[in-house]
Amino acid sequence: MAQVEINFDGIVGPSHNYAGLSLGNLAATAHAGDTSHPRAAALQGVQKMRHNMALGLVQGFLLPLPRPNAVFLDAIGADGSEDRRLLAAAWSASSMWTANAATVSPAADTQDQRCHLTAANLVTMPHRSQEWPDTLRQLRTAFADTAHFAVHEAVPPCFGDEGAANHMRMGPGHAASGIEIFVYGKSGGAFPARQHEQASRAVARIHGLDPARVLFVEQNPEAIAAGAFHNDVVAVANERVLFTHELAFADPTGTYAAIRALLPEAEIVIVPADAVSLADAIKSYLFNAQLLTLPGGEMALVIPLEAWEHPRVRAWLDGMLAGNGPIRQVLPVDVRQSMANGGGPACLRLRVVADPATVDPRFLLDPAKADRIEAVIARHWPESVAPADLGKVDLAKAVIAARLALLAELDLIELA
Ligand code: SUG
Repeated sequence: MAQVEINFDGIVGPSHNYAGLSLGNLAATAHAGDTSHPRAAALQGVQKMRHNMALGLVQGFLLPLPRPNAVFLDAIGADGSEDRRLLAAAWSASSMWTANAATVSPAADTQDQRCHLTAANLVTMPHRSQEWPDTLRQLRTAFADTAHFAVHEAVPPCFGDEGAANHMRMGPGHAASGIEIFVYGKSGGAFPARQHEQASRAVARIHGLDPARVLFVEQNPEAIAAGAFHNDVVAVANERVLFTHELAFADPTGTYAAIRALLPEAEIVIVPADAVSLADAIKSYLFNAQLLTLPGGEMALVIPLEAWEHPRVRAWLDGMLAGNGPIRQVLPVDVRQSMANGGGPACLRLRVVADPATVDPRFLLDPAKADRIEAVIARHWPESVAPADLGKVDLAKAVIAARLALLAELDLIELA
């Protein structure tokens, strides 16, 4: 088969909870202390994958990481006297947001014509900084074919790297050579800038990208201050289309001009702040959408229900659909459990352009496998988790057993 875009969604782990660990992520901090519903969360995620598969797209998945993380608890000398937030960090199911698992450069963009993936160090948030060694192991299993893939360790932790959430790729088609746009932040406001410029530059070098086809763009500090902790909360790109909020970038005019200089056919769909404010964009997660090319060539935007139900966002979308822009369909999905932690449809997936035959088939989904995954979730995932439950021995046993049951079902016990 030819090279296609494969979306690898993170299966929501059995310890999914609302601990409010991510400063600057307004949804996560607003829901701190709520009771979560891991079973419903994971089933919503599988339903989203089914939805996209039914569009005729190739779908993959990544597995939850080991939680509670004994390696992390050991490393901080946990003895019960540690801060509750550190305990919650060890229980976090945050690896579900696979847009932060790695940065991916398709083979068509790289010097050695292999697809390069660099695991993201996620150092800005303690609960996320523990993900990358296990993520790396999983990526090296899924993309073990070294004739087609190179999977790199994270860049040094002095440079914060959040992976694909701060990276966009544009081009005439997924399989063709494209341009890669790395979006970094500068700290200064109340919230941290998670993506550092030097991390982006290091990843671009490691992937062997042509410097003439790479852009490094600063995120608008105002967007970070408004809660856009990742660029994918205010912009998303697919092939020749960039769908962006007017206030996403520090220098929007310069950014659009630089894109057009490298890709003359670029179509930039800009949502003005007087139609959808930054606050509305961040609350609704309009831009945390999957902008997908359907098998017929048309583009569809898979948005969270929250965006569809937001009156001003809906009005803008209705106007867009009535016009003749490049995005021809808007498809709402229910990922409310993830959304309450600041993770929309785009956060839940890692895009990899590859020939599916070169990927370990255990990580690729089909409807029958989705049935099997759902059955394991229905049987083993906790119905609810309250913040006070974190640390309880019985829940720890249940969470560990649930993950192992899924690994066994998928013949991936080697990741245990
Ligand atoms: O890193 N939420 C994640 C959401 C990640 C969204 N990803 C993208 N935008 N691509 C984060 O802030 C909340 C967990 C908690 O607070 O317990 C959390 O980690």
